[in-house]
Amino acid sequence: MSRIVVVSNRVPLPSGNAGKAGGLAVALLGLMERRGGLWFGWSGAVTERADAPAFAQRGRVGYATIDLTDAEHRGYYSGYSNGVLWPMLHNLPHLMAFRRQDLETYRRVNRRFAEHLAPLLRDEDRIWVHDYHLMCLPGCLRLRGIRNPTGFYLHVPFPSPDAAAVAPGIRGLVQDVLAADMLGFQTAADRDNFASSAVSFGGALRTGDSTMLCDGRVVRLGVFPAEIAPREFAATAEFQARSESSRLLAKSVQGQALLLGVDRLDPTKGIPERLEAFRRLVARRPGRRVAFLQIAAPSREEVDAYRRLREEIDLAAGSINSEFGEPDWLPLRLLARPQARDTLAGFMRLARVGVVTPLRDGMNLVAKEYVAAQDPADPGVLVLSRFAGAAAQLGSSLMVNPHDAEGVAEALQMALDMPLAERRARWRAAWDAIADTSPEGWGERFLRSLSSDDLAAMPV
Ligand code: ADQ
Repeated sequence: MSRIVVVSNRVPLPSGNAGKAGGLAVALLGLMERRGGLWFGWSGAVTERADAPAFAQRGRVGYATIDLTDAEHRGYYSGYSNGVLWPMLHNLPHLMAFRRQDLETYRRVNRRFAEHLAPLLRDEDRIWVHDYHLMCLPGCLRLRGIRNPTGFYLHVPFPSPDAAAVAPGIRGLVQDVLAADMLGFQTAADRDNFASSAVSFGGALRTGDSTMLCDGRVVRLGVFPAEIAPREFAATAEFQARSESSRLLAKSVQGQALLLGVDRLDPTKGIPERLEAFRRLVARRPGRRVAFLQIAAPSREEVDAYRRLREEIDLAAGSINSEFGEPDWLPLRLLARPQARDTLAGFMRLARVGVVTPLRDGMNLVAKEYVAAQDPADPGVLVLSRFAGAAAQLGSSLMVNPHDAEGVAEALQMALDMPLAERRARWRAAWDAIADTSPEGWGERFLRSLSSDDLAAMPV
């Protein structure tokens, strides 16, 4: 069986941040453990001189990591990846902060990844590159003569060619991505948008839903929605709902309906817009108390837009509480720190309404986790942005446009008032959509599509 080489910006090292690895990373490690694997990427360390990779081994998985210099970290990671590509890919161009030298650093770091990875590769390896930090990497590997089957997976959305074109440098990046054999996306819309850009900027020809022709090579496109482990999450939620932290939360809401938001503190997650909708909900139900718990884990604090967002949210939360609060009641609780996954699972089960309203999101696993956490006999209601990738699978939730504060307030109201029979029916449909999925299944499907036999068999 061929070895799997995963390349991503960060590496879940066995020492260090392994305990915090998300479900997808754990699934990838599982797949690599069975076949043998190598995980290559940034160590997370910023050092003065960054040269050769450091190695670690656990079981059948090897880890090779490189450090970044401060200038590389600023230019490649904070600057171009998170300051230009992230906002553009989420269709929020006004948040872009472009500096030409950041693009150059981004390209240079991608080249460094290729330079250090190439000597570690074996002939039979399959390479799986992850996400927008590494869009040049497939092209850089080909330039070094690497011919191994190479897949690229985008965890975030891809916008229309017009929207993509606003990011300086994107044309070259699309061409570099096209050097891969297999491209994976969260939704069919992302796949189609990328394909349109590949035709416009990359000189590719679309030959079918899942094939393109590029410089005489077949490049395949696939849709692989990111998944959670629903049954495991459901069991954790059921158990955790009886934990001390859940008990204290339940006690503190004193029988009021609990609304819950769980996000990274990120401009794409629509938190200010959500708070505005909640303000309108509270305003339209005087005397009828609700409790909204918003948990927002700080993230990318070195990027200006994220610091400004924190201030904006703090201000909005304070103003909701000062306007509508009573001596014995505050409508909103805002926690700007992460919570343990297990604790969150318990909170999700207690919440009558899960509020997942990103302005745009590749998938949004919180939406799936909220569904999995519910008590089937008395489930809560998911209010979901139509601009989250998860909307393609969770069509039975209350779908909203996060930019329409009044519309979201109405959906929250409807969720709070929804009769049990309707809650059950909507929840059942959502559960059925995810019950038989898993992060391992997601990874297996991608790897199967990447297998060289399949590629050889592709009609041109
Ligand atoms: P993220 O933008 O990080 O991921 P998401 O999928 O919502 O977004 O969350 C990933 C995980 O982080 C979930 O398991 C969630 O429970 C956890 N999490 C979120 N907020 C938290 C908090 N405040 N405290 C603790 N844990 C928290 C990117 C893309 C998504 C895509 C994923 C996977 O932006 O669109 O779904 O990758 O492909």
